[in-house]
Amino acid sequence: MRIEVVNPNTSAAMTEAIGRAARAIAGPGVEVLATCPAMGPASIESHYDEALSVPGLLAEIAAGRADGYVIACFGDPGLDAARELAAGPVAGVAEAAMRTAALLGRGFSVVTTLERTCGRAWDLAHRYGMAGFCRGVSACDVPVLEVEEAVDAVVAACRTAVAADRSDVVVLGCAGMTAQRAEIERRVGVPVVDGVQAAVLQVESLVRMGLRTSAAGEFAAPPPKPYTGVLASFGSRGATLSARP
Ligand code: 2AL
Repeated sequence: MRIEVVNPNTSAAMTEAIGRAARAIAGPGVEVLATCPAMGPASIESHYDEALSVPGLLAEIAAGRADGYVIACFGDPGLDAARELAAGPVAGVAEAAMRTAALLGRGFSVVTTLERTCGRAWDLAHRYGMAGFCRGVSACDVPVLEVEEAVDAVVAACRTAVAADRSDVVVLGCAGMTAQRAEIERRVGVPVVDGVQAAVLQVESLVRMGLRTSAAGEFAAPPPKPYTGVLASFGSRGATLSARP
């Protein structure tokens, strides 16, 4: 089985860290391909960044290199579109982390990067039916590309969040925090969920069970049509790629 973990930002260093975390958790016989798009933002920390990360991300998924896919950014950019496009299952790290955290305690706190990303995390908690488990979303105020080196700030934000939210689980709100999960958990003293590893194992289990996104309704392959301008090559992808029952 091959799982492609797509980092939707174009940072090579972050993609490597995500790949290491994914390979460390994947089961025997699972090959992990860690990729990032050829075009797009260096990091995703605004709605603008997120919107413009999606074409490059979808181009990676459209290459059809794997049995299942992980979108390794906490905004879960392009998740619905990726599910329409991919022949195999697709997991976003926010959805995977929140669903995993809900199995581990009474309520979780999301700790993200910049304050401006908190609204998106709340939107996703509502969207996934997880708002009843989400006790709070807060920021450590460190930009995405600096967060791996800022473990003290993340730990401090997690401690404050657990106390203020009266939560008993932490969800890491950025894929760039993946390498620090164990240290953060040890220092904060509650279960800490990293969405990259949670999503890899969810996709692995779906592929192993022979399950993939339903094509019976909303997530059917998108109807082919002409696209123009810089998006011209995206036009007929839906029909050619998504061979799902
Ligand atoms: C992220 C993330 O996971 N990757 C990225 O570029 N931005 N999330 C975030 N909350 O800033």
